[in-house]
Amino acid sequence: MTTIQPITANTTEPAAKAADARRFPDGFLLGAAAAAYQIEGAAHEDGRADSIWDAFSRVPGAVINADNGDVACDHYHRYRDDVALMRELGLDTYRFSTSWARVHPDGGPVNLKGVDFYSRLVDELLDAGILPWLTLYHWDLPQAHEEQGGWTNRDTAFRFRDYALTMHDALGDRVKVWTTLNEPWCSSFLSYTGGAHAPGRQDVGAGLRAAHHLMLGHGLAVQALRERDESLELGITLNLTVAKPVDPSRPGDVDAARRIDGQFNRVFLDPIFRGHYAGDLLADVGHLGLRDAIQPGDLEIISTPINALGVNYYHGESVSDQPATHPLGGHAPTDRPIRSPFPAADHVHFHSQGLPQTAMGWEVQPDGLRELLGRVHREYTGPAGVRMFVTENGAAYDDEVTADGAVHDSDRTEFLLAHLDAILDAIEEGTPVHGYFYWSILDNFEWAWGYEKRFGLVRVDYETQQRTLKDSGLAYQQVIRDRCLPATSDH
Ligand code: IFM
Repeated sequence: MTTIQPITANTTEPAAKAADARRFPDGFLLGAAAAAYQIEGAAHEDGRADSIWDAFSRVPGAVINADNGDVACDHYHRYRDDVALMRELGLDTYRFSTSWARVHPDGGPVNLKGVDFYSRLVDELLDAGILPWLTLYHWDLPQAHEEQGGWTNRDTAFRFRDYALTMHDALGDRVKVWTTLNEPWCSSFLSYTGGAHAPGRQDVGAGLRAAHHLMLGHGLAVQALRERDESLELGITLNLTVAKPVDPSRPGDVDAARRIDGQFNRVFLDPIFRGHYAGDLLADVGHLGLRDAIQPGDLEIISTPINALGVNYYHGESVSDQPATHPLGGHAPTDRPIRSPFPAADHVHFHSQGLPQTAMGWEVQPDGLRELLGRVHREYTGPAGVRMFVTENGAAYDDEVTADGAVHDSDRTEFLLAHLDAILDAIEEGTPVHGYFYWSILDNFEWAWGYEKRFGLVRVDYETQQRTLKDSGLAYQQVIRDRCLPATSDH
């Protein structure tokens, strides 16, 4: 089975350029990711109760086509076949999340049937020689906790720690890599301030309190798991960006970039790695509710040392305090009004850089990944001796099934290879990166976009649940097998 190797010169060595092919360093993990609510289905089975996403999906206009995760990819019943597909792809590791609402329905006692599903999944992965990479929270808070205030309620952080221990009781003998949270920016600002995600609140202070309490829950869980087993690989996954001023000579644009960096990246990186919120961030948002949420001792808990940082990267941002003449192509999923998720950047405008865009309207900017990884290493993970992984990166495109039954998604293949290339560039520059997870293994429920956006290496026909390996999946299979990028690609 694939294991996580300790940091050695071997795993951080610059990637060798063999002939024209670029090789991954020894020990570099090549995997794929997915999340519970997006693929499992079985929303009302074996004792599972509502999460905030079940409730939010019922709000008229919240999700395109009123889609929901009731069935999704039916992974709950088809997990054996899905793991077989992962084995066929040759994945070293699979990053999945567990559903709090399945394990502690209504936030109550442990539901053994729910836990048993994850136990069987882990066994299946181990039998297939695939390293299980477990994420405890990928946005699906039990609705019962939301009714007590959700993440705006400090107590939720302590309930999260309890849930982490439940999962460790069940799986700690077999799962060695634990991620506390996936993308807390989304589960706080996008969800409690912007209102685009569950629970759909639109309150600046609520987003800030949620962000702080999510961080507190992260720190409490790391402490509790570490106390259980010192050998665990513990970490968190953040979605991060590269924010650049449209015109670096305009102070308004420079300030816009500083704000987005602060309210997207540093709001999480600083407390985790430095045990404080940055002064400029506090000046921008402290009075909006953040200071009230911070209690003595919180930042010590939040900055409890971790072993691994997951970086999720999709695209960079070019920002200004001036409106764009050519705005970005992306748009809100539904007509439901949403507000800026940023607590104090209402005047910031996001400009197109004229790059190709995915079906999400996100610009394809692989070099931003190289730059981001270098910055995070220099300023955060490097000094802390924390290993860095790209835990998500991927693209939605409007796939078509051709007459031969195949999906010739050359745009996704290009995207994948270009981002892997950017990682090798980063490594060559001296930034240690230890693994990559494509998002996602399967097409799935893309939150407020429902089933309209497809990110998978594997196509899912939602009528029949038939799985088809796309051309991008075949390309990734070859990369994993060869441990290098194809010599001929022009990525
Ligand atoms: O589908 C999501 C995932 O749940 C979190 N990161 C971004 C992906 C694409 O939007």
